[in-house]
Amino acid sequence: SLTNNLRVGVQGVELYRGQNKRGVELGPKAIRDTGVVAALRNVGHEIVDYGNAPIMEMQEEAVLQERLVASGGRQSQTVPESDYNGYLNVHYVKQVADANRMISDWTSKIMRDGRVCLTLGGDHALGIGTVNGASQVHPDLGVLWIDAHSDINTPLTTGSGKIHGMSVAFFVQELQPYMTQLPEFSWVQPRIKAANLAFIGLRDVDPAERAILEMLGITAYSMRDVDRHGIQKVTEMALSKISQDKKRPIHVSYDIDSLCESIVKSTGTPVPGGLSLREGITLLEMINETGRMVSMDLVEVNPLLGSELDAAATAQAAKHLILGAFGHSRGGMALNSIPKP
Ligand code: 5AB
Ligand code: MN
Ligand code: MN
Ligand code: MN
Repeated sequence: SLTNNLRVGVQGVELYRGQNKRGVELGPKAIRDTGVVAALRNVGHEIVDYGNAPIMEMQEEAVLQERLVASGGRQSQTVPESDYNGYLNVHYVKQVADANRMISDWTSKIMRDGRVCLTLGGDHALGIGTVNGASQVHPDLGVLWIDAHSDINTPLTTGSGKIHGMSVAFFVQELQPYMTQLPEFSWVQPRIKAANLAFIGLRDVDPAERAILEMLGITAYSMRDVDRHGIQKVTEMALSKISQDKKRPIHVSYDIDSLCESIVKSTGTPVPGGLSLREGITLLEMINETGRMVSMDLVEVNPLLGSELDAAATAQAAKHLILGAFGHSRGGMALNSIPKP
């Protein structure tokens, strides 16, 4: 049965330095503006919104801000290569590392307050912080990474230099001997075992990423698997792979680009042939039914990409995914489970 009576803590993470398109920092506001927090209260949860973690200053450079303002209107900007200040072809190492350190602290604090942590992004590099914080509270954590991409490049294998394509590599224990250790990220504790990680929704995986998945035997269900077995079977298999005894606490990192590009256009790296909104909701409802989801990210909503209608549709999709993950009943609520005003 659906879990609809949780203590929940919401945090916004306006991270955008994990990739190069401005606008993803507006994701938390776009998602909140759908009224998702009120809708979650209606489901029956007790919710505290912690607001947005103050990470903008550690990311900004005055010149970029000026350019964004000068562009006027709602227009995404691609950050020019000349502004990258990383090394090893990894962009914005310090900005992303410092922000993630704070996100990790916020995540573990919210969870120690006894709340399920819901993180609204922001780009997917924030998963480094949320998984670190969640695994600090639950060292036996399992991770479900729902994404078109596997985000498991290392600083040496990355072609793009974007940290949102490397988040997973930072927290998988068995990958560390192959990881270039960046001093800015030395505070990260890679506590997630390869066996306790699973991917769903993959359809754009780099060759080196494929090699890493195979080397470590990581469970990865692509869209081909979803098409062959159906989302229900795939979700069951993923859940039982990461926790055979069905006891492990679960972190869900949901990249909105796991959904099909035809329904989610306001995201930085859309890929055709993805999950339907209904498949996304079904898989999250199934995770909700385990009662073991301790934290969830919803990332990569960029309201400056696509038209205004596209942005609204993408934010609405995010809202409905979150409602599925938090036990909203699509069949209607039983009278005795409706919270009193
Ligand atoms: B996302 C790519 N593999 O490393 C890379 O949106 C894409 O968080 C990463 O899943 C996509 O840059 C990152 C080509
Ligand atoms: Mn991702
Ligand atoms: Mn992705
Ligand atoms: Mn690049």
